[in-house]
Amino acid sequence: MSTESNVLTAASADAAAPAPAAPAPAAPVADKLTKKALTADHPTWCPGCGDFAVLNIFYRVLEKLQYPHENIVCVAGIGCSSRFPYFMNTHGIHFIHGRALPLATGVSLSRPDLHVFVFGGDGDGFSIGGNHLNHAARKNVKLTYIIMDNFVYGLTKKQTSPTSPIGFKSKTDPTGAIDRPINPMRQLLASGATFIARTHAAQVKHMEAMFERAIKHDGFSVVECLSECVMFYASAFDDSTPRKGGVFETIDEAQHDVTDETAAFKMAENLTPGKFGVYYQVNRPTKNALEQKWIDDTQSKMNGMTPKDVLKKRLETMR
Ligand SMILES: Cc1ncc(C[n+]2csc(CCOP(=O)(O)OP(=O)(O)O)c2C)c(N)n1
Ligand code: SF4
Repeated sequence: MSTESNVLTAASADAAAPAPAAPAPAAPVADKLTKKALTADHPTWCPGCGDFAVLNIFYRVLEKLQYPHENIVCVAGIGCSSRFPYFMNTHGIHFIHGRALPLATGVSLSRPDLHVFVFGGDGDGFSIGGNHLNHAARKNVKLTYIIMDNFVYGLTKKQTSPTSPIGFKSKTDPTGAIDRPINPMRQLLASGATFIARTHAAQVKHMEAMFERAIKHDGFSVVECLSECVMFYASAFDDSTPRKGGVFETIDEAQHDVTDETAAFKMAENLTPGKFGVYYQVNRPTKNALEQKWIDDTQSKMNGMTPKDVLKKRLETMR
């Protein structure tokens, strides 16, 4: 097929010059989102790292959900687990340590048609990024956050993390950690997250179910996924891994009402390994929906002005 531009090129070409190469045929648009289409670089994690299973299950869940490939965005901060976007053939952003959530919030609010996923470790999420976690939760920003909790800083080679237990010996605590660890479920409940669940990287069926439920939740959903750092804290959670002799106790939702915040707080009191499953899930308007309503209401009050003009007018009143 000749386009206007290549016709012009041909007309102006030197007769002796070789004919321009035919454009490469466009790649056919894949009609199915497959693991192959989602796979980018081979992961650089240590052999045996729990994060491999998280990645594989995430591929599997996306294959099942069949979202448009171009609408998937993966965001992360810094850490071994935060290398996740490199291994996903989707839009991806590897951002500053602890700052993945504010960036992902901007993406989610400006493009509500996108499926936004955030990945990271316990250090990235609960330590340097802890403040952002609280605010994304209370605002109920529409996105899914998967925290690979290994109770240690892996990338920087074994420092105490906010989830390390008292007594854990690390490079920052050679005689044993003395600080009380944070309790992820309790912290997320107190912050106002509308979906929180726990799972384990060695329990792939359970992990798959938790990811799928979190992704389908309309609001801020978080899955804390225990993911072993075989290099710097191997067997951190043997108690929760049956193949290592532990007990993987799941939440029976016939006995636990996931909309009962007090019951969820109580369940979160169980120390490690605790229970696995959905602790809490409620529906509350997302920041995305509230912001859109505000924009629509303001626009209708302002005789159909464009959002840019509305913003300009607002800024003028603030001067
Ligand atoms: C501002 C800043 N402070 C500190 C660091 C060093 N740093 C990089 S990753 C990391 C913690 C990683 O631990 P975690 O988030 O638990 O992820 P993991 O590597 O265990 O998956 C730290 C402290 C940094 N990159 N930037
Ligand atoms: S250091 Fe730990 S967390 Fe990092 S890749 Fe290796 S096993 Fe995984």
